[in-house]
Amino acid sequence: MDRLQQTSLALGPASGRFDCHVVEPGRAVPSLEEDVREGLLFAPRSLPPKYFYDARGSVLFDRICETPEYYPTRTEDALLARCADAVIAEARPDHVIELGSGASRKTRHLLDAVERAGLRHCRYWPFDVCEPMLREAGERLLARHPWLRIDALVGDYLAGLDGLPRPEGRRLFVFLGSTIGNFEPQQARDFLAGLAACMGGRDSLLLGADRVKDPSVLEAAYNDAAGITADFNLNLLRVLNRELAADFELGAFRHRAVYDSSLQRIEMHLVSTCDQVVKFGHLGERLRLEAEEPILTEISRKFTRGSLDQLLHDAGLTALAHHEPENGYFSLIHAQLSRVCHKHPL
Ligand code: AVJ
Repeated sequence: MDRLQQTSLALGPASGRFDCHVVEPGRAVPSLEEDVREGLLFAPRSLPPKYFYDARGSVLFDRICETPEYYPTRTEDALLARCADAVIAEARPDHVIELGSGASRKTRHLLDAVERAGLRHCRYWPFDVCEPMLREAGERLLARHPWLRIDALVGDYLAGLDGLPRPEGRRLFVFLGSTIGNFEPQQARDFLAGLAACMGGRDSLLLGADRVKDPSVLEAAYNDAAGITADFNLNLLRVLNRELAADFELGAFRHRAVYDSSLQRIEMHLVSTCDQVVKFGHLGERLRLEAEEPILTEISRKFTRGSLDQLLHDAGLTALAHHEPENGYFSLIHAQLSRVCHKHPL
């Protein structure tokens, strides 16, 4: 049996409605080895948060979302359920393009709204690094929406958006989960400006962002009582042990997450509990850590309505609508280009 046949059999009734495209990176992406040499071997030590998400880390992240303390996911989900019709009525999309779509769990609210609005020609373009996840999520959505066509995009959206297809018609870009908060301010502006550069005058962006709130609520969300966030953070050391033949002792580190109110961000660290030396078999390097020395593993910035407007403005975008729950815990912003560019004809 050839590969094509296997694929259509696996997809069953969804056959013909799902395509997968590889998006080539627009710039070089540093390897884990380069990130370790750059960020970890010299103080102040840090690593990019993307390495959390191996198979185990992705399961742990899903479990974080189920903890009573971690409010962002369920808050955004409920908010999206409420405002999806308004967003779709405004955007009237022919294409929904989602960056970092993961399991596309929250997106179903948008596609339900697309269906209610009678826009059944609308295509969904989920963009993620993980192809098996794209296929699994795709099958679920195709079963839910018999009219839907999915063009899955496999690649790293941080490596540039130049490789994105530009289908004809109105495009609604979607960037949820407050992932924008994991970027430093300059990186966040550059990323959104890059997205704006992909947009025409009839396109729009739906952006999810977590908000500044009582620090005790924020700190609890990153220090859940069941210790799942701690496991998620420590799992990064397992990734390093496996990928670079390192010999981190997970028991010699502790999880720490604190809110810095002047920078308006949660900082997540792994703190060395003793003087120790860690070897990297594959790098021929040693990492000497003192007791209480921290490794910054993630920042998670929190926004105000004002700081979000500023961020959008700096990227050349303007809010059409700002959706938030009554407690102001989270924002979904529907934005368009600030100056509609007439190079893209209507
Ligand atoms: C969903 C990636 C934005 O920063 O809140 C959850 C990741 N880290 N708990 C966040 C995360 C620790 C999360 N993001």
